[in-house]
Parts: sequence; C-alpha cells; structure tokens
Amino acid sequence: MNPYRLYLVTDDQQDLATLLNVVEQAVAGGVTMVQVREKHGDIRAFIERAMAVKQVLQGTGVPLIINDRVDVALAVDADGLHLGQSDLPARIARKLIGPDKILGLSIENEDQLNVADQLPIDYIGLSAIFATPTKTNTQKHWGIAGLEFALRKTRLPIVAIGGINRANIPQLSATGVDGLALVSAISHAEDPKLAAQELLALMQR
Ligand code: TZP
Ligand code: MG
Repeated sequence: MNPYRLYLVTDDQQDLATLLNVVEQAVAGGVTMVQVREKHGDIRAFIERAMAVKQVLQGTGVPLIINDRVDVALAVDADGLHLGQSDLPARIARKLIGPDKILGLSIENEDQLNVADQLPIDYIGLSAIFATPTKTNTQKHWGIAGLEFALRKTRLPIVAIGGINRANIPQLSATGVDGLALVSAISHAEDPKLAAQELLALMQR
C-alpha cells in the first residue's frame, strides 16, 4: 500500500483533546500517514503531543512522522521525520535516524528539486501547491503545471501540500501524484472521519 496517499499534517493550534480526536477519526476515515507539526510550543510539549498521537496510532499501521525535529523523532521513536530546508541537512538527519526510518523533505523551488534525487530521502513534500492561510511564508505556488513538472523531474515519490481541498483533488489526482498532504481540510472538518473518506473517494474517481 502507498503510505503517502492521504497524509494528515496536524494543526498545532488545536488543543490536545481536539488533536487526538482528529487523528483518531481521520485514521478511521482512511488517512494513511500522520505528521505531527508543532511550530509554536517548546520541545517538551512537542514530545508530549507526539507521544499521545503515537498511542492513538498504535496498532493501526499508520506511520507517525515528526516535523522538523530529529530529537523529537528519536525521543518518541517515530516512524519518520519531515524536514524543511532550514532544518537539519538530510544527510546528517539520515545518519542520526538510521536507514530504516522514513525521511521526507520539503521542496520549495526548482533549485532544491534539482538536487533532491541525490539526497538520502524517501519522499518529497512539494510546497506549496496552492496558497493557503495555514502557512503563509511559502516561496512559491507550484500549481498543477509545477506539480507535473516536478513529477517528471524526480524519481522520488511526491506528496503535494498547500491549499488542497475537495475542489482541487480531482485535478491533483489526475497528475498521478503519489500523495496529498492536508491540514485544514481534515483538521477543521466538522467530521474528520467523513472528510477523510470523502477526500479518498474523490481521489479514486
Ligand atoms: N507546508 C506547505 S503548505 C502547508 C505546509 C505545512 C500547510 C498546508 O495546510 P492546508 O490547510 O492543507 O492548506
Ligand atoms: Mg519544517
């Protein structure tokens, strides 16, 4: 099974109970991977939230990925780590986490895309596909044409992220992209389980 297919990235503005409910429901609805993304709290809080998400994922087969911080990924023995361009370099991170953990890297421009295949990473997060209020400090919006360009350019699986919702999923899926990563379309849905189910159904058409 393709683990990247429907990739939930958590919303760090949500309190722990809400976060855990979102993760539980989203997994029940078919989410295939979960990244804990914490941009505001301290490392201790990050570890606590990641540990709690890990417990929810226990036994589901859904991998837990940690955003940005190799120390947190190691502390909670996560399944993987997702790095940005200003985080630990991928080669160093790979040495620290070992060969078997999943390592993802955000790619924000064509120069970064050109060197991605030489890095010891498992997948690319192509950021950002569309403008999104969830992350406003993005370098560019790849759009559908940019996504198609990137898919031709790299041998690595690509996960599209940024502004993905029900309206644009058919177009995104038609590119053959490996996965779709979302924050708000699942985390802010009234019913995250139903949202995940509906998003997957749109991908299958
Ligand atoms: N990286 C690029 S865009 C983004 C991240 C973490 C946020 C995506 O959030 P949403 O709500 O799915 O647009
Ligand atoms: Mg990051």
